[in-house]
Amino acid sequence: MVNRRKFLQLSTLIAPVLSAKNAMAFSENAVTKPIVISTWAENAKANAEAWKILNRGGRALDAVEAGVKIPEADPADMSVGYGGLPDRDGKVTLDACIMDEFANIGAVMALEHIMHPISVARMVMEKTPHVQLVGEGALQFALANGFEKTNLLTPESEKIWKEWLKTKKYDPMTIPKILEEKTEKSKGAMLNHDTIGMLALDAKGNLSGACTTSGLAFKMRGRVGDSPIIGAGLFVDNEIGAATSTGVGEEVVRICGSHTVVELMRQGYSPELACKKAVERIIRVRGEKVKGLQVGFLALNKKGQFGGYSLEKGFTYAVQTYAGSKAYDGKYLR
Ligand code: SD4
Repeated sequence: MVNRRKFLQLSTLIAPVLSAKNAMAFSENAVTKPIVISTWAENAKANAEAWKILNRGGRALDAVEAGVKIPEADPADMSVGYGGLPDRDGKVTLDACIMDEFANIGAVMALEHIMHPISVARMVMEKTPHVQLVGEGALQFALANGFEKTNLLTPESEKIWKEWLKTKKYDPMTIPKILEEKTEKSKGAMLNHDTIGMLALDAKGNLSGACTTSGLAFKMRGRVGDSPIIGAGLFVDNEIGAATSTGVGEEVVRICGSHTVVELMRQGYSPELACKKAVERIIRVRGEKVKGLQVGFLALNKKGQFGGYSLEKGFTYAVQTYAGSKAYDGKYLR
């Protein structure tokens, strides 16, 4: 199931503009901007959308919002937005957050019926004195600001949920395996690991990030993971760098994962090593309890250097620069 995410050259998505300066763009050690990176290789499509903005000198904040809206609207992505797998009661509940270069932040948690939670999160950031809204209040706010109610549960996701109802076995890691056996559609997919965390550095050298997910499949009603929590699922410090995460959110929240990664970069670690150190911290704190669970971190520093690291094999990420689009297999601990 991991093989599908092997190295992909997705240059057809974008006409690459190559120059001597950009020939180095895909080295983790190169200094490059603008650049956009996202968790999971499939999110090259989201990067391509963000790149349209970055490529014309636009702001990283606008780029990450536009970028993550692609998987949010894609019914085939069963971990984000429309078509996301529901909670155990059959409700699709979405989590998202966004952060810009001025430490402006906005988040929504357990938001239902809205296709683009990232845009609601941005509106929380820009139009309210608050930084996060949850559940009913978040929905009320979205509707009052012109967002439309949509049924986010697609027939495909409903079918998978109904299949799960037969056993109701709750285990964040075995769920994808069960689904693979039972459904044609999910074959080869790691359904619990497609949250998009996107980080961008724009031509002016400013960083922003966005993270959006439907959370763990068949979660308890009201469960919120790491993804919409600033410091856990996403953190941006415009002096240093930005980080985001994917995987079992409970383990990320426990160590304030993305903030930890950024602080490690502040101490001088490269993006990849900072992600590795954060993963090692999870192991140190949790030991055997995280056996078989996946957590992946992705980081981008102020120079445009990037890297990722995960607990288990299988974490991939996508990068877009002037040199085109490229997918990486992240390194992993075990
Ligand atoms: C969560 N981190 O809600 C998310 C799940 C995830 O791909 O990454 N899914 O815990």
